[in-house]
Amino acid sequence: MMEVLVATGNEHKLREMRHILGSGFKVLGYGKRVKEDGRTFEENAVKKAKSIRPKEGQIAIADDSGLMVSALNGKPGVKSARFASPPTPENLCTKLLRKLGVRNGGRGAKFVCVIAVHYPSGRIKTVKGICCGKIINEMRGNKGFGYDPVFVPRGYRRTFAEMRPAMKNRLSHRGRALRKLKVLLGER
Ligand code: ITT
Repeated sequence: MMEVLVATGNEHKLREMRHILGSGFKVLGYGKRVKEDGRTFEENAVKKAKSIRPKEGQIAIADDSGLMVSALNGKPGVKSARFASPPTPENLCTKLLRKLGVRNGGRGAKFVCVIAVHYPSGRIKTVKGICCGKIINEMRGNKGFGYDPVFVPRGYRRTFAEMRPAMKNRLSHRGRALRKLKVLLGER
């Protein structure tokens, strides 16, 4: 079975990755020791994935993700994790709702996830997943993490935080990116 070493300090991401990748992969969390000073999701994902050196039969991956809100010109974007501190859903969502105000229109947003893969050969590849939706004007639900309580994917009524994990993973930026990764790895 292929071992997937993940450079992350985020337990929620790790849980979603295990669920999405499924039983064909052994997903191992490795922690994160690099500074995310890149200007793009790609730069940061590559930097994190390079921090782990995979052996034969292994790959190292890293997820760099975030929420881009149209009315805020794409913010918080690559700074999503640092938008409020400590970065609890309560703090992140409250700050976002405050910045957005009570406008009715202009609440469009998208979640972006870039996964970088580092092969034993030293080669690096990236895949990207996007989930479009909107920011509602209150927090709803207690599942998931980060901005899940205020994000409703397009075509749905529930927030990510109100959905069962299987449903979120089917629609999410991370689910989309990881399913592309599986194709890249020759699964399915
Ligand atoms: P790493 O150790 O993997 O870097 P991190 O939490 O610091 O973990 P990022 O730098 O990629 O990760 O920042 C992503 C932030 O974007 C994350 O902390 C959340 O605030 C937000 N985010 C990303 N995916 C999300 C999701 O599926 N649901 C809610 N919020 C999400």
